[in-house]
Amino acid sequence: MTDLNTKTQPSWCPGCWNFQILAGVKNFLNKEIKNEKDKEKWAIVTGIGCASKIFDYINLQGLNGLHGRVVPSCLGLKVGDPNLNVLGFAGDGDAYAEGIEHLIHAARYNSDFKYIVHNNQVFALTVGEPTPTSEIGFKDKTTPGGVKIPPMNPIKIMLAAGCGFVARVFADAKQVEQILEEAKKHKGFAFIEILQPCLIFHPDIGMKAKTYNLQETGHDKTNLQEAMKKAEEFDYNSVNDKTKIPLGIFYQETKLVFEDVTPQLASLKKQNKSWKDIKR
Ligand SMILES: Cc1ncc(C[n+]2csc(CCOP(=O)(O)OP(=O)(O)O)c2C)c(N)n1
Repeated sequence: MTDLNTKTQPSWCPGCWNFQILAGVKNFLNKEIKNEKDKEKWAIVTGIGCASKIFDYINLQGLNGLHGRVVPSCLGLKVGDPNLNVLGFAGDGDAYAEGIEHLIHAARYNSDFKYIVHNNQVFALTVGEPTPTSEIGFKDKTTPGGVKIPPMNPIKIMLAAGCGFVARVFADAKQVEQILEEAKKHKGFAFIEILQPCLIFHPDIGMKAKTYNLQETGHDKTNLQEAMKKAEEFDYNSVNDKTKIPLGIFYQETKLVFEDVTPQLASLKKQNKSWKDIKR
């Protein structure tokens, strides 16, 4: 195993579900990265927030960028080196509030990087404000009367935006590792949402117990209408006796990839080179 650990001690709360995500990501990377040279083929990008602290705990090159700007930073790395494997990580505030416009275009551009959203339904690092996926009635100091606006459904948004790989898992190391393996095999942009309750500011509202795996039910992941129907099963709002939360791959379709339709990048890809290898 290549050492992917860093000297930084995680400052997540003890027992935080982010530790499961970190373990899943490292287990996945340990299979991909066999030596120091392999490390150069990978980069990680994060925004700002508890989720984004993952940048400090994985010994890989990359960019710890701005809140809401993970997608353009990933795209920038792909433009610089289309052969680089890029993983982007963001919280739901980062991805669905500050960064939502980038996410829509990421689906359309279909650049070959993978985007992982840790959805705890709250702005955790800034101590508990509601995000676009907080449920109606969610209260904090900034919203003492409770949230009145219904949450957005990011799975439906990504399906409608034309994303070629739309998946959701729970913050379980094995689930994270397995979905990253599937995403790696997919050529193009992959959107992976991880349901990751926050122990302090948004504990599990009973979601985990309501989850089931789409791939165990014969779901046809090539059927967009079916994917939409499955996405509608959970509205990120209330969890009651009838709630079912589908996990796994909702939809997958191979589409034209940004790096392949951009001649200069396609040429670099073919030569297995980055811009720094080109003499000017
Ligand atoms: C443009 C910008 N707006 C707001 C902030 C303040 N800010 C830093 S972290 C954070 C919360 C992050 O929440 P989320 O992205 O959901 O990640 P989490 O901490 O929940 O993992 C906010 C609002 C910022 N740094 N930059």
